[in-house]
Amino acid sequence: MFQKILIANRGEIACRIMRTARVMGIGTVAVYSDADADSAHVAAADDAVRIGPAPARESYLRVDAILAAAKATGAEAIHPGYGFLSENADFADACAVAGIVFIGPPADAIRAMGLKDRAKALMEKAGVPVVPGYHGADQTGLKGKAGKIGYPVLIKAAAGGGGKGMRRVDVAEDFEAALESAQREAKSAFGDDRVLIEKYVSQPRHVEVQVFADQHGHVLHLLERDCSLQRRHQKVIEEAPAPGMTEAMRAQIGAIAVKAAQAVGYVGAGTVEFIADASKGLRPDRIWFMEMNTRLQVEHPVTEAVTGIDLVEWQLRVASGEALFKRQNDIRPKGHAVEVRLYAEDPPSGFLPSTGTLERLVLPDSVRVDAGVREGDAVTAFYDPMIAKVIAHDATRAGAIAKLAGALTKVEIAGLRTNNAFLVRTLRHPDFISGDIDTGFIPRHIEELAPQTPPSDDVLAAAARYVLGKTSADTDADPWSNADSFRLAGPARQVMDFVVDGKHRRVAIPAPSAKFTTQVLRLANGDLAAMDKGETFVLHLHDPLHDVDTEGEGADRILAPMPGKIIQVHVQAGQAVRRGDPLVILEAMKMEHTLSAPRDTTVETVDAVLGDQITEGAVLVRFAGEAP
Ligand code: MV4
Repeated sequence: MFQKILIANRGEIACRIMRTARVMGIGTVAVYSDADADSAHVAAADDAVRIGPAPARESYLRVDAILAAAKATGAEAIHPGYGFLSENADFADACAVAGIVFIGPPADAIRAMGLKDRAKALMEKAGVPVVPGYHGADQTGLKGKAGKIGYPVLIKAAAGGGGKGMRRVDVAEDFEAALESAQREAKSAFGDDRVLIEKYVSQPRHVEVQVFADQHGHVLHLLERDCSLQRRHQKVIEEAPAPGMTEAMRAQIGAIAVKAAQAVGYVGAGTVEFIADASKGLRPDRIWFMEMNTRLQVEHPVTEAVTGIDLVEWQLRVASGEALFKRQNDIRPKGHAVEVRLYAEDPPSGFLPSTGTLERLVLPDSVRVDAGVREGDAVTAFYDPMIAKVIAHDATRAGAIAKLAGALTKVEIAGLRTNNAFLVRTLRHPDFISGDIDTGFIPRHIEELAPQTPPSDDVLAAAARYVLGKTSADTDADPWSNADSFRLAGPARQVMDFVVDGKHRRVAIPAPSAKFTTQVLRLANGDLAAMDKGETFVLHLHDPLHDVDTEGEGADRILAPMPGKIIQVHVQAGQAVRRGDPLVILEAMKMEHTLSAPRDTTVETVDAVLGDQITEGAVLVRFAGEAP
């Protein structure tokens, strides 16, 4: 066995590989970019080497720097994790040339599976069922071939992945245009415009089989996973076993996956991806080979949970020459496991990535959590926005789902937006619970899964209590300060105003004795993060003390007191207003300023336009009649 390995990756997977290495008594070397100098994976390693600036092509993709780091630290082997160099055959070759073991498959196996058309042809020859279609070298007369396959068809980039260069065509008349655009996209993304054409599978499920091979010719499969819950080709929820999988069908696709691995002389951990037509449930004659991923996958923990096998331990053993000691019959699923990917992104805004500092990060302790960040760490735009994987295992699928959803309601994250509430809603969706899943699940239910939810009054009350709790007058036991709103210096506040997602919210201030389960935190920018059952609301305190004096009672118009942005307009032309009524809210210098009516009067014109950026002195509202 190796004495020391280098992990050519970052984040959760680097931490996860090091965890097993440590248990096995193997030393670890991290590599890091400047952006990761203080990161979790560097802290977890025995040794760490800087390999370049933040952009991946100048650090985590630099073969020379990584090999030099391995040489300098005496690492005998390199684990590439997933992504980055993990499926780069040239890197595997370069490791061999440098006399370092690549913890992964032979370079030729990576190459054989790298091109979809070649992989499909190879699999077909090995007797593996592939999706009906055309995957030949001749790229002429493709329209005729599509006609023979029968519409609808799917055009795919031969060099592709992640849905790039993929076009569905429903009728022959649309074929040429779709082909041209697929070729153009493929050329620009992969430098290769070859395509293949497949019969379009209308209600696909993504089922994949974990395989493992040693250097002595033994190949096993470690059961299947279902990864159908995806959004834009990004997996969101994965599970093992696949809902609806029978023993017979498992044996069938397992044998196919083993055959696929054998056909390319595979060694190590790999995944054979299948596409299943789920329109009539999982059926043995409705599942086809799609591609093979020649790396350890993000979702490997669900397989670990149901097989009891540490896949990284097996990778290290196989790479160091040990033989697999288990037999296929010994590998049976124990219970059910479900994994979610917790991302720094904002579902209500169309899943825009969210960057920032994790000012709070509390992850559940009742289930497995694979994280690569700690509280205080930053999530930047340089790398994948995954914060953590959370994995639950239970005797039944329903049990695992309930456990996972429950665990996620304990998550507290502030400082950036996450998909946590979206994950909880997805796990609790009746169609997910019943196993009624396919790759269209998320788009089909997106309105229910990613709504713009306002915080409840209770959440706001908890935040108000938190704010006042920070002032001594409200926390002491002095009856003058808390029995009612009486104050020697005037009435105490009875309400507090917030701005939440651009909307004004007023809440009655609860008694100091009121108890809340909502956790509240003041963020570095002065906003509040209210964390409630796994969901985080960002509340902007609307402080009336910062409201602007609107030039005395006699004014016949309201002018912008400073440059800023109109974020709310409360009145219309012709509307009667009372003194003090809010007219317009201006955001300037990161604060909100309410411009209110100077007297009882009628609005003549509203010149302020919602969303406009305005200059100081701009007329916002004019009042009717003569100023008194
Ligand atoms: C398909 C398909 C339907 N029919 N092939 C998407 C990414 C690529 N790896 C394969 N993909 C698909 N191939 C045929 N013949 C539908 C998809 C597909 C998909 C597949 C797996 C998981 C999620 C998906 C989401 C959209 C489309």
